[in-house]
Amino acid sequence: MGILYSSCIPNRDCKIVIMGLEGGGKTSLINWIKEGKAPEQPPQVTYSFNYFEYSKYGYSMKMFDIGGTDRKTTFWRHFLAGAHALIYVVDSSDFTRLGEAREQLHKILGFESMQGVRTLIFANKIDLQERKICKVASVELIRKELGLDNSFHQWCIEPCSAVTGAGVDTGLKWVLQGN
Ligand SMILES: Nc1nc2c(ncn2[C@@H]2O[C@H](COP(=O)(O)OP(=O)(O)O)[C@@H](O)[C@H]2O)c(=O)[nH]1
Ligand SMILES: [Mg+2]
Repeated sequence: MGILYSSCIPNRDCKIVIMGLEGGGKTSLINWIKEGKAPEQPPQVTYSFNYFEYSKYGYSMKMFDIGGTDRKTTFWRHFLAGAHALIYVVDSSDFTRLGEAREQLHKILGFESMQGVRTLIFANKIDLQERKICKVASVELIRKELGLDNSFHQWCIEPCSAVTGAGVDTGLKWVLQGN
């Protein structure tokens, strides 16, 4: 975690933005949050954004799942305005794109409206290692590669899977309650 305090998001009505490179599993994770299960078919590519509202742990959340190609960065300012938290999704099985993820993440956190905004990193697809399909990056490696150590943001990395649901609730709880 970046800094040594934790606290609840003060607003019971909150805005949470979910971002990450294409294919990391944003839409699948949202499906898990909404339905408590993996999507039956692999989700369609998110070209612009998906929006949904969801209530849990006494919070009413407005969630934005933003399709992540660089062409769209001009729209980010609009989506990021007023966000209480960022969920940044990383494909932990794709070691080759961690540098690209770092660049994108720092670009997002560099927006003025994102100063101090709590940031959860979902290290997704851990089921692939559990099922011995491939190795996934450790939390330690992701921490190093994403370069968050000197960040002023309160951050946390949660390994998870949008296929099994592992870690999803724990991560969401941290976003809302800080523990
Ligand atoms: N094995 C595995 N595959 C996943 C997981 N999450 C997403 N996927 C797959 O990764 C691909 C991209 O997922 P998607 O949710 O569309 O990613 P997005 O582009 O970030 O919204 C799809 O084929 C998903 O089925 C996961 O936790 N484990
Ligand atoms: Mg998507």
